[in-house]
Amino acid sequence: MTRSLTIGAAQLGPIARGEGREAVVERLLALLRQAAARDCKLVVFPELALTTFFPRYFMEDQAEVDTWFEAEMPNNSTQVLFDEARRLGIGFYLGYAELCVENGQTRHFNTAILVDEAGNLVGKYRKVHLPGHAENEPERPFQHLEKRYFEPGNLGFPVFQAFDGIVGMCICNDRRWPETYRVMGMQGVELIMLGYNTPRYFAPAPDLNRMADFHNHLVLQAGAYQNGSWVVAVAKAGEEEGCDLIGESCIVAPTGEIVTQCQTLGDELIVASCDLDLCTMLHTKRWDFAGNREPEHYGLITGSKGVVSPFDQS
Ligand code: ING
Repeated sequence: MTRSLTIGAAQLGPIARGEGREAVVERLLALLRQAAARDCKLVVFPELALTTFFPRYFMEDQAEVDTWFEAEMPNNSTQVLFDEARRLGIGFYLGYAELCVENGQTRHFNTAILVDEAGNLVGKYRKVHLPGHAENEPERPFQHLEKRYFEPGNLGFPVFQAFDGIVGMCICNDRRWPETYRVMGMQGVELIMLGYNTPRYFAPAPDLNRMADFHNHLVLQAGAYQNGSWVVAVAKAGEEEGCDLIGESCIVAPTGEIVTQCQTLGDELIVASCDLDLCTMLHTKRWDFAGNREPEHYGLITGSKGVVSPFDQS
């Protein structure tokens, strides 16, 4: 029996600074219902999907900063999304700003959760690679204050048994770093979900702006192919409060091929039937780590057996 999973990538267009969470959740519900009509079992929403990309703004009052965070999930604004998803039998990935208390300390993370088709929380991921800066840089056309408002994720890159496969998550800038994919790849991941808010104009390196779309797909396709995993990457897109965010949300096969991508910069659902057994073929035929490389040959590991592949047949 082929393990085929129909997945929806639910891209969002801009979210205005003053747009309330209830209005945004109505947009998420519309995409969820479109996904149900196209037999999706899983829907991926963007990073920070409930509000505008607030790290664009310099704030000094922590009470004001905390208004952009969710102290509970689900909560009054999002319970309706969880209820409708369960009614429709669809799981989902949702990115949001997480405010929590751990060991008596208030913490702030850029977070994503995965909920299964029965409405159970499968797992949580907290963004490890926080781009941007922490101090006010008013000369920038748009600020990117993730280092000010979030702490680096403290959950690592776990994978979870769900949707009849091995699945994992990351968020936005994480997708640019090869170790993000590899850490999950060495755990046998078959599906990596992620959301992103990516400005087209990157102040520290403007020469790269012309390659924003190319670099987005480059890292997704490489990560998918080199680890034999599906990758579903979903944008918040369009001109949001004057800031151009790239779109081109896409679903990438373990072969590295983009099987479908968004054509607009607005709310748009794309769908693909993802054969998880394709991952098994690649993991055994193409990426047999144990059979294709001896750690001592490349000198990274001495003494131990080295990185033991989860696909090790021995
Ligand atoms: N956004 C951007 C991203 O990694 C960025 C930050 C933009 C980094 C352009 C490099 C170049 O896609 C988030 N939210 O991480």
